[in-house]
Amino acid sequence: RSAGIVGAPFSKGQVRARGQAPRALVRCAVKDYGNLTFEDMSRDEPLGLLKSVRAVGAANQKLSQAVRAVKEDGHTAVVLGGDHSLAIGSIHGHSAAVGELSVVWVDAHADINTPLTTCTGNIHGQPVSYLLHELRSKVPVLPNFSWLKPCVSAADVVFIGLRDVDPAEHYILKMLGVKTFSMSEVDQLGVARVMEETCDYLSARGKKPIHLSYDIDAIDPSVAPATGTPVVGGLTYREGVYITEHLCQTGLLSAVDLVEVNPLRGQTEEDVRSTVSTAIDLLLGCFGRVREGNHLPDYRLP
Ligand code: DIR
Ligand code: MN
Ligand code: MN
Ligand code: MN
Repeated sequence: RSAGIVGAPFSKGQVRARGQAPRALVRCAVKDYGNLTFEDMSRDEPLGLLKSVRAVGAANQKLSQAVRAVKEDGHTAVVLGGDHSLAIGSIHGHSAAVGELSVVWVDAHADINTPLTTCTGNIHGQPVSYLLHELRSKVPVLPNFSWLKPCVSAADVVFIGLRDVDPAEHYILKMLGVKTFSMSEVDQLGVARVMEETCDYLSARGKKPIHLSYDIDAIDPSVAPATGTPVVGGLTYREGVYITEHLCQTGLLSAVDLVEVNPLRGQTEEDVRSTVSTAIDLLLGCFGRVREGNHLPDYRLP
């Protein structure tokens, strides 16, 4: 299995300081497609509350094409963000290459606000609404987004790690009957049962390629503090890694986003180091590293 890695240092889907995570993460690269470059939008006035709409639209169009190309080259696509608005282009490009997807969204947040329900105007809190067929009529056409067609069904999405969900987002999740494992369910069931139920639920709808969209803020801020919107009460390091190990062993993992790592949000060097090192371990889990140890099939004792 080979990884095709796309660096996407784009963070206008949120408003915190803008760090450069992809270069810090890229040591685990297999085939490095390099960093995308995103032009500055000179005129990108807010549309109502919505911030940086044109920049987010253009960046995601570019990312969609890049991810599609990585998939057409036969790799597992890895997108190193950048903020979570990048899931719009990543999932769109993945779906353009392989068709219907299962999506596993690991996050403290549901990121399912629409442009009309958002309280912050940050598009990183909205990507899921742009992608779902069921919300098509709730998402107005936005500048630089005319390329985007919804490509995911609500029944093909599972959320894990939720603990900071806005009222409108909660309403949407219930209205659409989306499968969610909040931190309460992780506490109640344990991560092993959560992953078993996640995979059973998704595979009942057919064994579709899995898109894992992993927001580092799903992990507890004591472990991964260097992120824009940390929320207490998150996944432990071990729970976070277990999710990747379990998804890897399905054999269906087809693309991974690792987003919201922001070196500028660490208070100390150690904050940044532990956040980046956790992100790397999550990626390695996606590519078959297991904690019992690994060896190559042709290994011979000396
Ligand atoms: C909030 C926070 N629900 C919003 N979302 C975040 O801005 O829509 N998502 N931080 O990552
Ligand atoms: Mn997110
Ligand atoms: Mn989040
Ligand atoms: Mn399973």
